[in-house]
Amino acid sequence: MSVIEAVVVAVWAMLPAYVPNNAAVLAGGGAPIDGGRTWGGRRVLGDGKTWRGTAVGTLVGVALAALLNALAPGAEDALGIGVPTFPAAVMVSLAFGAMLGDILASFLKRRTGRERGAAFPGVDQLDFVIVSLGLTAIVAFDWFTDVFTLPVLAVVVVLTPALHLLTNGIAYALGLKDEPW
Ligand code: CTP
Ligand code: K
Ligand code: MG
Repeated sequence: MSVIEAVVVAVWAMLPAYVPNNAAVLAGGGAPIDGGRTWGGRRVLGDGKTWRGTAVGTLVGVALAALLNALAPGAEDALGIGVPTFPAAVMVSLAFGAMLGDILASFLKRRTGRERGAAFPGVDQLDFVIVSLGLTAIVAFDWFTDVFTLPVLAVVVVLTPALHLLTNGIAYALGLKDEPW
């Protein structure tokens, strides 16, 4: 597999996991998941993790996976590169896994004394990748190993922090997000 192929497959396969967090930023607001509860004097998750953001983020990720499935044949013809299609379970595991990873990261941030919006370098950039891919490996192991070969995984690990910083930087510059991470 060439580097170009690995990049195309990695970006295609990860788009349903990349987009939910950005959709949640646009949709956020309303009741926090933790209902305001605290643990050890700190919020369990904080006001930055809401039911609405989580639901909309997940739905947008699933819808994007369905759209990519529809576009796959045309993309293969245009690019000359085979791109994956997403079974239903994988649509959900990528999209919801991304939201869950971000939620677990906020849980860890609060336990380590970081206030809402504080940066947690490394965790901020890879939380959603680890949980979305982990959940996908659990629900569809054969699909996971077919698509996420070692070169593709290597591209994901290198490219994701860069893409994450770029999209969050854009959201910050547009005034949609309070911090650029
Ligand atoms: N958001 C949401 N629900 C989620 C994730 C995000 O509503 N499950 C929205 C919130 O409005 C949040 C914004 O997206 O403030 C930015 O997300 P993020 O940077 O993950 O949250 P922070 O507010 O920085 O909080 P934390 O420190 O817990 O990450
Ligand atoms: K985050
Ligand atoms: Mg933040």
